[in-house]
Amino acid sequence: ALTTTLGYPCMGGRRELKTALEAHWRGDLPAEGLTAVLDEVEAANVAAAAAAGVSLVGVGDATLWGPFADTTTRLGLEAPRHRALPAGLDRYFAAARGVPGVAALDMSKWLNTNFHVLVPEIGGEGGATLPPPADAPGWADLVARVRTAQSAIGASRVVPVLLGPVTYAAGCALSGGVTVASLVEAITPSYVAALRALDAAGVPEVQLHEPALVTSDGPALRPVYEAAFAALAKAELPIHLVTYFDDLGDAFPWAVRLPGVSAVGLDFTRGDNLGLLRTHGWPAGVRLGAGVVDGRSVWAEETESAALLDAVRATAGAGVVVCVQPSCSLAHVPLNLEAETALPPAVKARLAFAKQKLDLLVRVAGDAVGDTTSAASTATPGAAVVDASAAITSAIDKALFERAEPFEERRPKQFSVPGGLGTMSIGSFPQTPAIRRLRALFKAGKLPADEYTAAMDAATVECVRLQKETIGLDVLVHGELERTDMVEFFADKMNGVAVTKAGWVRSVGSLCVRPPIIHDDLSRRQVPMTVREWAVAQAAAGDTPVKGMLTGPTTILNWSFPRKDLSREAQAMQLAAVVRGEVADLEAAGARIIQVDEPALREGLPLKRSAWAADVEWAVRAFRLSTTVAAPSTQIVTHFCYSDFSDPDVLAAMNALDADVLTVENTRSGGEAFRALAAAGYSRDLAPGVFDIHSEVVPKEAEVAERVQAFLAKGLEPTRLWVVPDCGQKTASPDLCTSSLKAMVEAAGAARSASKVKA
Ligand code: THG
Ligand code: ZN
Repeated sequence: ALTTTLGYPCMGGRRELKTALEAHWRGDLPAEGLTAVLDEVEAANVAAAAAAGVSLVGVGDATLWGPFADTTTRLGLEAPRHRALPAGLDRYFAAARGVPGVAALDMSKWLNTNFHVLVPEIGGEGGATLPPPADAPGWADLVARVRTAQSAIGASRVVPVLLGPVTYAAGCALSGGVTVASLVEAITPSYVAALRALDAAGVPEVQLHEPALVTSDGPALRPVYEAAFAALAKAELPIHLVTYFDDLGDAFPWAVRLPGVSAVGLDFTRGDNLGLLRTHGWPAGVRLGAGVVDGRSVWAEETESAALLDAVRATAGAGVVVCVQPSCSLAHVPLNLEAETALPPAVKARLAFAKQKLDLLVRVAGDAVGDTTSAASTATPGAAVVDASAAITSAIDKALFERAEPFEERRPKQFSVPGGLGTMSIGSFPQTPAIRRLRALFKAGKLPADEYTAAMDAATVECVRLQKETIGLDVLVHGELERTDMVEFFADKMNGVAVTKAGWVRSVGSLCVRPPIIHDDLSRRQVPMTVREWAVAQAAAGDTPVKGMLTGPTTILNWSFPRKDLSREAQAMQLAAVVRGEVADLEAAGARIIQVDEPALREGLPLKRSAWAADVEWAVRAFRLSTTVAAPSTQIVTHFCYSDFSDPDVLAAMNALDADVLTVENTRSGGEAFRALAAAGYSRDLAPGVFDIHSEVVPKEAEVAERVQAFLAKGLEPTRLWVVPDCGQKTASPDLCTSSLKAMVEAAGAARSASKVKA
């Protein structure tokens, strides 16, 4: 059967693109050198797909920052502050990363993934004006890349990948009366021109990625989609409308019948597109893109994919042409399993990364050739999932989800700063080149363990002294110098989860993560995991408390590749048991304050809002199971950042966590978190961030003081208010980190004296 790909990892096998991007930003690699690396990576990707035997190879998804950055450039829709800079990569990266005096665009997670995309600003004061400028660069760069691929594998196999106009518009920050409909109308002519140019270049079809169709907003976008595709149809180039990460829901009946669309790609590994197909049938003459190879999982599920394909064929009926494809771009999984030499063989045997998924795709399609008569298999993937929720809830004693005393009773027994307005950091301190070098040497076996430990301990003690003596914080941390990533670090110390050597997945710009792979029941392998470093820090801190620092169960789950034979809830509960053990051990060692971070609690929620409540409910239960072991006198802190707090389900969850102190990113989002929490009547200690840790500028003491006064003016008691940065400072420079925290401590001190005088 026909096969197609929808995108592929683009960092390169040795993360060449990361190296090139960072060299370019340092001024060590000119623009041509950087784009040459991107071209090389794409050429290798095209060659890999062609060699695997993929019929229609998606081309053009390789990107220097992401699809929203690329599309904005092509359309000429940069915000005026970025357009003021010279066209080309300087302007492109100014929008993505900012330059001194010119703020970057905001970022948001690409749907429910850990990949960050830009949020273009359209309309209003600072946004791009419509219509787009006539001299916009257009799509010539994409056409050129398509031509290169055509000369490598033949024109009939090259299919350009474009972010669709409606999903683009739905991902923009709109103001000044601009709506998704008006923006789509304004950019459709450019898309029509793109389709004509690609048609002239000889492509058989074009992919328009429109995952906005599967979100809660999908059904209401019907008129926008219908108008846009009526216009796009005039280009007369066959369109493959691609959707993923969930089913089409109520949009199914009309979304599969949009004008100009000759193929519709559906994700059959998430949601219930199969049920929708059964209910609504399939339009004649439209090819069905059967996304049966899961692009979000690292498991080699050949049997499951084949069974799913059989079910799709049987449900669609014999007359429907089916194209076999990954459920989404393969960019969300690591590149190549062959690079992993240290994975347990039994685990490795069950895995497939992007390169292996290409072969799997072609095999699944091959097996199914001519097999259209086979009866619908009842073995749909997901059937094997043990839905353990009921069992788990009844098996775990209800008391395990409750602190021994309610907040009002336990809070006076916990640490507090006289007069309130206590100061602390979020946890991580700058990972200097010296620290990174030590870790690299140790990992490479070039530094003995005892020497490494001694050096890290010395650095930790120095970090504590800095916080206590130079900065003067009320609560200290050990600095997390020994940790690479807040999820990988814990995964590396657990049973039932494997970490990779080179399983990089792009997260932000040039930054990548290696998501751990959960393959079995979870427990601590190293018991305890964090107490030694905490104790080193506490010994150096004397009487000043040092926070124990842990990552919460839902964040570990969301930033890992989960098992598919057990519900996510059940895996979260296993992780909660792990974290609970660590909380108990930290407390037993003398920690009086323990922080359990959950920054990914929000992002893992389903794309359809109606499905949020159930997931939020178990995420809250997992957090409570992690933390309720703490004695009433132990203060539980939690931290959230860069999430949308406006949703009532999420706000309710913040309260339901029953933490003693909630720290939230607040400055970068313009005070949004504080407003929402105050409005929702959040009733425990609150620590809204007072400066943006991504800023290259030291915050002014007066600015910080003003923010503290604004919180107090809302009627918050000083004793309930903490003064903290927006987030951890792992990626800040040491000088900036120290100066910023100093300004924060001085401002808090001044506010404390002022509020005492008033009282
Ligand atoms: N860990 C994980 N996911 C995350 C974050 C994290 N997602 C959201 C948020 N933080 C921002 N994302 C990143 C991702 C990677 C890095 C920083 C923020 C980073 N990566 C190093 C790099 O690519 O050079 C590699 C780190 C390492 O050595 O392991 O710094 O914190 N899972
Ligand atoms: Zn944070």
